[in-house]
Parts: sequence; C-alpha cells; structure tokens
Amino acid sequence: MSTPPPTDDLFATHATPSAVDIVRRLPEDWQPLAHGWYRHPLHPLYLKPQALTPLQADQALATLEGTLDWQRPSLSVHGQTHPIPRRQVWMGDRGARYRYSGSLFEPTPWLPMAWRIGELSRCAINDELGAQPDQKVRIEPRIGTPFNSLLANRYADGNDRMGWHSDNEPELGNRPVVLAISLGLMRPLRFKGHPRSPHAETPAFNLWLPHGSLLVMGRGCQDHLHHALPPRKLEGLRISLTYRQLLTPSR
Ligand SMILES: O=C(O)CCC(=O)C(=O)O
Repeated sequence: MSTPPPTDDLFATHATPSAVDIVRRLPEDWQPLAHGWYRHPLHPLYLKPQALTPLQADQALATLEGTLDWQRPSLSVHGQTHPIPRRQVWMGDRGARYRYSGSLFEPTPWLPMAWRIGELSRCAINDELGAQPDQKVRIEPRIGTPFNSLLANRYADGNDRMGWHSDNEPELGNRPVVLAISLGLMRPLRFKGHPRSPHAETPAFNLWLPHGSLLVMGRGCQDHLHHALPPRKLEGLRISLTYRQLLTPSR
C-alpha cells in the first residue's frame, strides 16, 4: 500500500477561492483597475479580492475567532428588542463610543493584529487607489489618520445575518469611508439603492466577498446605497472587520 503524500494542515488555506472563481463571481459591470482592484461602474465601491495573503487571512481568522469575547447584544428595532442574528465586538481607541439601534457600545481595546490590518488597508487605499491613472477612481481626500474604531461581526453559518442599513450614524460625519475585510466563508453582501436617495431605483446586486478581501465603501456610498448580509444556505464561519472613523464619540 502506498503512503499518502504528506500534508501540512497548519498551512492549509481556509476556503480561499481561486482567482478565476473570484472574477467569475464579480458582477459583470465591475471595472478592473490597477493593483488588483475592481470598481462599481457608478458608485464609489471598490473591491480588492486578494488584499491579504491566504496565510495572513487564515491567521487573522483563527486569532479573531479564538481571542475575542464575541457578544450577542439585544437591539431595539421599530420599538421591539431582539438579540442580533450574529455576534459582534466593538473595538477601538479609548473613548470611541458608538450608538446604534438604541444601544451604546464602549470599545474593547485594539487587538494589535486588527489595528495592523486596518493600517495595511488604509495604506493600500491611499497608495494604490490614490495612484490610479483615472482620477475619477481616487479616494479624495486621502484617509489621513488611522481608523479609530472597528465593528467585528461573526457569522457562525449561513443563518447568521445583517439586515438592510447604511452606516450613516451622525458620529461618522458626512460621507464616511467604511472598510470591510472579509475572512472565512465567501458570502455575498447585497446592495440596493437607498430608498430616500436619487439612487432609490438602483437594482439590488450581490457582491461576493472572498477570504482575505478588502471592500471600500467610499464617500457617498452610505447616502446612496443600503447594504445587507442576507441569510444563505451555506455552512461555515465568516468574520468581517468593518473599520470606521468616529468623529464625535456617542454619549
Ligand atoms: O459583514 C459584513 O461584511 C457587513 C457588515 C456591515 O454591514 C456593517 O458592519 O455595517
């Protein structure tokens, strides 16, 4: 009987889709840019499908899953209080308090790795999107200071989800830039026109977010689009890191 070839489980990647699969799942009208970025044809939405290496993404997923004290708070929506259909951790600089759906969140101190991923992402945006030959795709002004806060979301499987919303709390100021790093199971984030905007008729579309990808919701996105992570018949853990700049902490 022949011996099976040795495998190195430590370095087995977590569900990293192939480059072909990533491109196959991108909406057809997305435009390829330099440095491995793609852009929505109309809105300032940018995706770098392979922002982290598979090993960086695997390590980040394992560290976040094993280290964070994942919470399931209850939030009040339309006058009714329910536990959120996922787990989350609000993290950031001291004093970066955030209020949404009627609850006030005090930040847990930065996990150094999460802070570093935010800085790597910010540099990639400034250096790579800032250097695109087409001026229209640049994110202006540059993101000048490190993000001071992060909402980490943990979806245990396809039942866990997030409903339609915009990240438009007043504490984020006008036209905020919000980043999302995706780790683990590839799932689609769904977008549609914000019902109270000139883009209300924008039809809904899916954006599949691979393990290790970086999504940038640039200036104006939160005013023009809603987004949601709908339930899906899929197995597997997904964690997203959504970086924000709180201009004025909530009270
Ligand atoms: O999990 C995601 O990718 C999206 C999370 C999200 O919409 C949010 O944190 O506001």
